[in-house]
Amino acid sequence: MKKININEVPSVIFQNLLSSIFVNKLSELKFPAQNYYFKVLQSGKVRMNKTVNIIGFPMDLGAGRRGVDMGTSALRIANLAGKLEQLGYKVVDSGDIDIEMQETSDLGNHKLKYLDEIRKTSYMMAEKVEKALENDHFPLCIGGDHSMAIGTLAGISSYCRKKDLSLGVIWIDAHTDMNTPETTPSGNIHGMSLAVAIGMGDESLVNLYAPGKKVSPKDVVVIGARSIDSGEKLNIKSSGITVYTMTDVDKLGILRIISRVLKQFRDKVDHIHVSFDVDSVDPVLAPGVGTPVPGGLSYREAHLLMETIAECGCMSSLEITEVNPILDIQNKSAEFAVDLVASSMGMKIL
Ligand SMILES: [Mn+2]
Repeated sequence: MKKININEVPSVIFQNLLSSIFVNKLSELKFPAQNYYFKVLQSGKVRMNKTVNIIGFPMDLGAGRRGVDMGTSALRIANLAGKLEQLGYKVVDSGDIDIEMQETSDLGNHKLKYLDEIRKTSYMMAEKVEKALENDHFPLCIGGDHSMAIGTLAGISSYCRKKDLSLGVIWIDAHTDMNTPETTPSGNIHGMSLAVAIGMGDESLVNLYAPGKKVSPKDVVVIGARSIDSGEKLNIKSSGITVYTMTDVDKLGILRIISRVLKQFRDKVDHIHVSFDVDSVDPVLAPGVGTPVPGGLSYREAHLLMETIAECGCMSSLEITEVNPILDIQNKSAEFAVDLVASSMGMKIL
């Protein structure tokens, strides 16, 4: 077979080919001005049409170690409300849900540690989140470990069901939280919360607040995964969720991935929930997290991800989980997390 010598290809054809590839790639990244929760004015200022409702879930019963229960305080100390107010939002803080501490709780089943307290408080969380949406507020849920998502997604899905809205979830995490009681190596429920949301695992958690799964697996995308247990891998494969690992981030780039996901979601779902586990970020930048794993999102990758979500203007609720002040250095992880929240809600460099 004759090898094509690139010098023999007429340069005009070659340039056209190159530019058409380039244009196609660019168009993949563009969003029309469609802002559900804020509007970026020509002046660069953000005009709000939403009140942000902060709801704290100081939970560490779903995690293997103490400390993440103080994440809600750490995020508030890092000026979460102030930064959002600077962007033009009205902020209402509903405070923290009352949760028993490990020392006074019953651990119960070793494959589902602290199930009773997690069920009780997740129900309360679901009620609060649903109420916020009914009030036309933007729920900003702060944790706490990632078992929080069981409650937040129960509340969001109940709201969506009543309003006949379809729901999509973007789950940004070093882990996939797709364990079930059969596959979990630790029994920690924060590693099962996404599985529960799509209807896999313990029935009392799956049917919490309302019967059945809270989101369809085909409308779930995980980004940033790099630590997945072996049984969990089988759960992922049988579930039908989409997972972009850190290998995919390396190969495709974070901008292409999040743009593709937002574009797909904007065309098929009405409510986009972003569940952000701070351990998705590299532990060099955010050491104060529940379960640090090397090789995470870089500083700019994390911000670009959130800035692109803001550009889309299509996020309808957000949760931030797993900040652990005990493992942190001078609250730097909480401050980084707050900056990421700001980026996802309209903060721009220029
Ligand atoms: Mn997680």
